[in-house]
Amino acid sequence: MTRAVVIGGVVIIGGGGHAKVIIESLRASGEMVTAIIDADPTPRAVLGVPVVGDDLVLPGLREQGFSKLFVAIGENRLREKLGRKGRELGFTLVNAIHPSAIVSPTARLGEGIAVMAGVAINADTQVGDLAIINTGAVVDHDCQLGAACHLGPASALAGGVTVGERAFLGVGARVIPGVTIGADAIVGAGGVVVRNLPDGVLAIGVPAKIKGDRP
Ligand code: JB2
Repeated sequence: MTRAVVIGGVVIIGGGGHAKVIIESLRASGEMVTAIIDADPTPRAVLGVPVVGDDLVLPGLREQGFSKLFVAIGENRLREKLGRKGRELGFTLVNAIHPSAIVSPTARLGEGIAVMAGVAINADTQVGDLAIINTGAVVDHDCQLGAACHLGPASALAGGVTVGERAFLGVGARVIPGVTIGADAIVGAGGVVVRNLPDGVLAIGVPAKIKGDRP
């Protein structure tokens, strides 16, 4: 009789700073992290997890029976692209939710999301696939967070804020109620957004002013 081999543990794409935080978050929630895939395939370990190759080894890992994947890359567009690739190969994108995060039972989370230590996500908020809600960020009720956006550490959204796909809020940025931040927009560290921002702009300061297109 042939027995199905189920290989547990999460494979991580990316072996840099973000991966370190994700590895510890997954471990804190009881997950095993098995292997890292990095653009630099030099054999090494990151927090004890071996780097086993670059993206070319992903199909082979899937064939071996690995099924859980987390894309631990901070750059929003690249994370989105690699998440798509992982899904096409048949991986499931797992969430990394630190046990100290408080996530409302009425919040709706997609897949491949990072919710770091000390985060609060309140009622009826929706979080798109591959979003990063970084350490200590606060997301109040009825927010809509687009796929692959990134709320930086200690950033804060009041109620009813919309954040577009791949938008990035720097550390400590804040947004007043009901504001919409466009797709691919960037809000600089500490910026306070009091008006809607269109897609693809860079806004900085208090109150945040548009400085032009994002780099
Ligand atoms: O296409 C890729 C690829 N491109 C870069 N495939 C794979 N598998 N790996 C890739 N990488 C790898 O991602 C690089 O070789 C490098 O090891 C890693 C990126 O590491 P880094 O520390 O530069 O960035 P990060 O994405 O881990 O962290 C950023 O985003 C976080 C949210 C930093 O800005 C952090 O400070 C931030 N907290």
